[in-house]
Amino acid sequence: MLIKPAPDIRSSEITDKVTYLNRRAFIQTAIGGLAIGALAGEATVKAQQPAAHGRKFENIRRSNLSTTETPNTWQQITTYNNFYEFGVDKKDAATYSKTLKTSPWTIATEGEVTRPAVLHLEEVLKGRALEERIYRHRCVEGWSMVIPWIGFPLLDLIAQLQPTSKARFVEFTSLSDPSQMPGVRASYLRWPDTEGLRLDEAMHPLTILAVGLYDEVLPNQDGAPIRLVVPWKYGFKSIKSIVRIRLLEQQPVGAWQREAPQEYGFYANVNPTVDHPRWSQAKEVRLPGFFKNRPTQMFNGYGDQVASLYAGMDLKRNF
Ligand SMILES: Nc1nc2c(c(=O)[nH]1)N[C@H]1C(S)=C(S)[C@@H](COP(=O)(O)O)O[C@H]1N2
Ligand SMILES: [Mo]
Repeated sequence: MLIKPAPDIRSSEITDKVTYLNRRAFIQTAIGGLAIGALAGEATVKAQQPAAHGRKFENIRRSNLSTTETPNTWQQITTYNNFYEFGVDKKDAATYSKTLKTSPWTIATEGEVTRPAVLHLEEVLKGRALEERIYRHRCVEGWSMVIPWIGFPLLDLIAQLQPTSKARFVEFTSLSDPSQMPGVRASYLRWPDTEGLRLDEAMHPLTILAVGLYDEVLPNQDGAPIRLVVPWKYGFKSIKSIVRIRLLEQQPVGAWQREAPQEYGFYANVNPTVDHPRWSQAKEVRLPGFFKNRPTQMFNGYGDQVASLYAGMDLKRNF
């Protein structure tokens, strides 16, 4: 391990995020750690354009669950990312994730399911109807975008797994491969990244597994080949590059919650009235804007559809 932050700075460094991490040291780690120095000369981030690789999905159904707000551009969505497995800077994922091997890809489905299995992604997608879902995306750090995902309801996959009567929660785990992911070689998070949802949240029709963006195969930096999207929660719940889905009786602890429980709760519902301990959540900046001048909406504007999931709960305590 080349970077060893003191344990007492761990929670603050990973959060707004990783303010305290020595960026230069990280870059040296990342570049030095690559088997070939091919990326070392890369000074600027260039987004792949959809036309360049042409891996388009056909027959996408346009969902009526989409927002009518104008989506961000491909360029914006693919060059400003949080994907700590590739680094802590917003540009790192676009720069360092190009070599992530996304095929073949398997997802282990385990726990409180009738038939645990290792699913091949191709099989998961075979014959499956894919939809475009244009969703608002609100990061806990205060920025938001509008993203045209391609995916399918997580509900469909969970139903296929046949949860046992004990299943109450779903835990997701990301790939955590130090040989492909320079950030995993650093110790600012205890890898792998994990996240959890209550089973009813996971089975809500708004919750999708995304495999594409703008009718194209998902770019690596956005969580290829398959990532979760839960639009009424802060972005960190939408975990990327999923390799395991486990149904559980007990509530799991997500990676960010484990690192800094006072800052990141299990629910992480977008909520303008519950501030992050170190900043207000009342407003947000819609990228590529500069000013935090947009009022944050309760449940990121999806309250009509999801508020009933939390009826009777104290959302200040269950943040
Ligand atoms: N595995 C993994 N998933 C992740 C993250 C991460 O660092 N690692 N970052 C999260 C955060 S904080 C946000 S805001 C979104 C960002 O998704 P985007 O880069 O596609 O916009 O991914 C989430 N999923
Ligand atoms: Mo985030």
